[in-house]
Amino acid sequence: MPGKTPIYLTTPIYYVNDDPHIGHAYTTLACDVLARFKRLDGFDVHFLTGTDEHGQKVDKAARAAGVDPQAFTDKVSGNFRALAEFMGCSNDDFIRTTEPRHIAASQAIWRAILANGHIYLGSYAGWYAVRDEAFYGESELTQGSAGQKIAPSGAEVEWVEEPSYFFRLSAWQEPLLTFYADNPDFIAPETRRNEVLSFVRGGLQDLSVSRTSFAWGVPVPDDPAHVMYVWLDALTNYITGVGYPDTKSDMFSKYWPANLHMVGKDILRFHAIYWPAFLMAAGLAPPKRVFAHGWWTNEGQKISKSVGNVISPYALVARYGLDPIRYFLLREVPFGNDGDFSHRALVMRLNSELANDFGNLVQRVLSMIARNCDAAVPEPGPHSEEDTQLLDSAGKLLVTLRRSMDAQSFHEGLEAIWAVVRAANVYVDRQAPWSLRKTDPARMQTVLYVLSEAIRHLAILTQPIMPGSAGRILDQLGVPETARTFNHLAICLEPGTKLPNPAPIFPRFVADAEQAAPAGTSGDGR
Ligand code: ME8
Repeated sequence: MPGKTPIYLTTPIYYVNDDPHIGHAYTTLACDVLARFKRLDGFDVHFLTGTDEHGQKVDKAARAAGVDPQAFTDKVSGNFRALAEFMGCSNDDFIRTTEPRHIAASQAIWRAILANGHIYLGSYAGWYAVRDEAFYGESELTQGSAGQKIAPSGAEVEWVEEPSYFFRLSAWQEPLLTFYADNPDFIAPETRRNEVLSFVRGGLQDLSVSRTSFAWGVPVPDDPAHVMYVWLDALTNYITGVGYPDTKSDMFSKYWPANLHMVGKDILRFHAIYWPAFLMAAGLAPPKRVFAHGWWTNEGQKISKSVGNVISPYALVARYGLDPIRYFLLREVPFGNDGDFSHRALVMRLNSELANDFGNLVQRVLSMIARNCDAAVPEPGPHSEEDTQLLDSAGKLLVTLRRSMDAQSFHEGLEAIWAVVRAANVYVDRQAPWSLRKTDPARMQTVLYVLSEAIRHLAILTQPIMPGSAGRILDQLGVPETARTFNHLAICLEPGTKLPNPAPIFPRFVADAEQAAPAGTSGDGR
């Protein structure tokens, strides 16, 4: 039987001009959930994240800190690496654009594009926003309150005039439109795809792809007075990560083209227009899909250092725990939409969905088993229709989740899981195993077995989102670590297996925004 096709997932590589915040954690987390889901589903996954370390923005930040750019990027890149680890991300590699492997790859793609006749030397005179590392046309700009020119992103632009190499982007308008038409899933969500399409239909200008007014970048091959435009260098990280320029390598043939570049909506244009054009010009295949997720605001305000409302993932996790934060970020907002972060919404969701719905279910069932079934997996008798219904709905979840994950619709996947959590709670109330204990102990054993099986499914399937908590539930059900993949969903619990003492999984929090803190743990302990 042929194996499943390998999967390659990437996050943006983050600028090292600043400390990482919740927005960066969000994108990497979304990719991590997909990577974990696919691995549990038997796929060979390569998951890449990293840092974007060249360009004027980073150069300026290093100068402002009074350090040379290399020392500066070493330090800040370390902070991003530490954040991915802290958020429990399972990336297989962490790329830095200052690494020799990446400089070699960037120069190689430059040479390939040049050799194919898509780069020429000219001079650039126009507007540039250092914050976005992007060129803008006069017609895109508006006037700021102090008379300064402002890009659509809100960044200030400055006038740049210098010799520059250009990429013949104008020639790629038609090939790009054909590519989008042939690959309707290339850009998601749909509204973003339409934005890109209308932008490209409006016509494309050739793109300046080198700079001469500063030196912090990858030198242009054979013309070191120029450094490569930071976006050409940065986008190339996705192929550096799988061994480019060695296109014959196992790594490259296995993982390229990437299945998914996960990005924020702010950088879709670079990924959906420039990147496939660069790749096609170099004779390489474009990635299969780019998903642009929405933007988080904080209690209604844009998150920015100058406003002073940056949300630190460290502070959040210290207050609420890692898995609750992972859950909240992917559950709160339909993935793709913008979302507003608020402690109130967070506390409500953690209390109602984690502590009350899921935590209470697990705690009730496991403590009844501990007390009434000799702390061992109960022995089931014949199944009633309601037993079969609950088990079937848990059994069907994987198919639903595969669809949601392939569409990057995390909230939908979680809704489907929680529909089963709620059905299991309704089942407990209707079957009332605490009453059966006296009237029909054999039936009580069946009910508790059915519930344990439902919980086992729920825990196996929530591992991608909440690896630690789901793992602890599986520990408490006596499921060995080697029996937790989606293949093992079909292998039922063995009656009589001794179980450890149950312990609560999800804490409850008080609702006051300022004082949100654990207020006890889930479970009525019946
Ligand atoms: O753009 N809400 O790096 P960057 C949601 N180096 N996501 C957010 C966010 C927010 N408030 N703030 C940031 C760059 N992000 C380039 C990328 S890729 C070849 C080069 C996330 O440090 C989101 O994923 O500015 C966004 O696209 C990314 O961080 C921008 O990170």
